[in-house]
Amino acid sequence: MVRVTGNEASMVLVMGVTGSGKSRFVNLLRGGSVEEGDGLMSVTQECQIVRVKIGSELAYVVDTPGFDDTTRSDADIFEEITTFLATQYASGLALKGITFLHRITDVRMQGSTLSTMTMFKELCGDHALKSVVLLTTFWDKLSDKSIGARRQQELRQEFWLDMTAKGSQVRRFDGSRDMAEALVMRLVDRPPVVLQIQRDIMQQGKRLEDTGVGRKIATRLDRSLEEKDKELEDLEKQISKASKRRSSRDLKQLEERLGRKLTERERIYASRQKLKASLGPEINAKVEKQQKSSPIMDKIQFFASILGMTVSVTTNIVLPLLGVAF
Ligand SMILES: Nc1nc2c(ncn2[C@@H]2O[C@H](COP(=O)(O)OP(=O)(O)O)[C@@H](O)[C@H]2O)c(=O)[nH]1
Ligand SMILES: [Mg+2]
Repeated sequence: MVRVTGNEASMVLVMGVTGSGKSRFVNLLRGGSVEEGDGLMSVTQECQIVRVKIGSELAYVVDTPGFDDTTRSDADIFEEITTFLATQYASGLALKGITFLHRITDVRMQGSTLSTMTMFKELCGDHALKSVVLLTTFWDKLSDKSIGARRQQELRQEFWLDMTAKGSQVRRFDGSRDMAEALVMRLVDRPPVVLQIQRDIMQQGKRLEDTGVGRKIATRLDRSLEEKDKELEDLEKQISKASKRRSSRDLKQLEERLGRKLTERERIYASRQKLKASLGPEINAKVEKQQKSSPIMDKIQFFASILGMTVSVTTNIVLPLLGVAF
């Protein structure tokens, strides 16, 4: 752990599937900080930090991309969030808690929502669930609030039972700035928490694929690679038959399909390779280098400058008023 001077900086993460209201939540705390989506397409593609002052307290609230991002793969998002969290840990910044947003209007728990929830739990680890607030959003869209209350009860019993048993809180979000601030304040008052993924990556030096979430994504990618290989083998057989028949039209079509499948396979393979990385040593080296070049720095500046090195690759940080007095 490095020694960094400056004010104690508390961080609170906002997580959840795409469209659950993460960016709106952050904008309530600080108007116009991040872009909100207008449908099911993802807008927040990188982790973004917003500096929020509530009364005399200062918090850094982080808007995160959902694991169900429509434009980036799970492996990409996982790598980015993990890089962010591991760097936060290595910079000595205190993570105080996480709000996990869920639309109360969703009639059923969809596959992507369920898998995001499962990954989220693994990322945190049981011990950190005390620092989680499960926040239901979109209550204003329900004409009958009792439907929402019933749904929230079902969520508690069917999907959140293990989390609440380990200390996660469930709250109905009324969409107000006051409530957003109160939630952040409550989390800021909590003791710092080290998530399972931070333990795995920074304390145990695990590779991404050897962590709980990484293993899940890796298994899925391995399965798709096997499927793609079977499809490719099959196509090659068809191509050889078509060439024996001298059917040039079939051959052209099949070769085009083969080209597309090969590109798909390459993409999956690249994602799979990403999971082989062990981020710990790389991040520690960056922390050390940064400390040598500018040993006295505010923790958040320190953190930002480390991630700043990888700005175009993984993380775009928005620190709108860093260093500016309120
Ligand atoms: N009616 C209503 N709209 C919301 C609520 N939360 C978010 N939205 C809107 O739903 C869309 C998606 O929200 P956004 O915050 O971008 O979701 P994100 O993908 O989780 O960041 C945006 O147009 C938001 O303004 C809510 O509680 N009620
Ligand atoms: Mg967003």
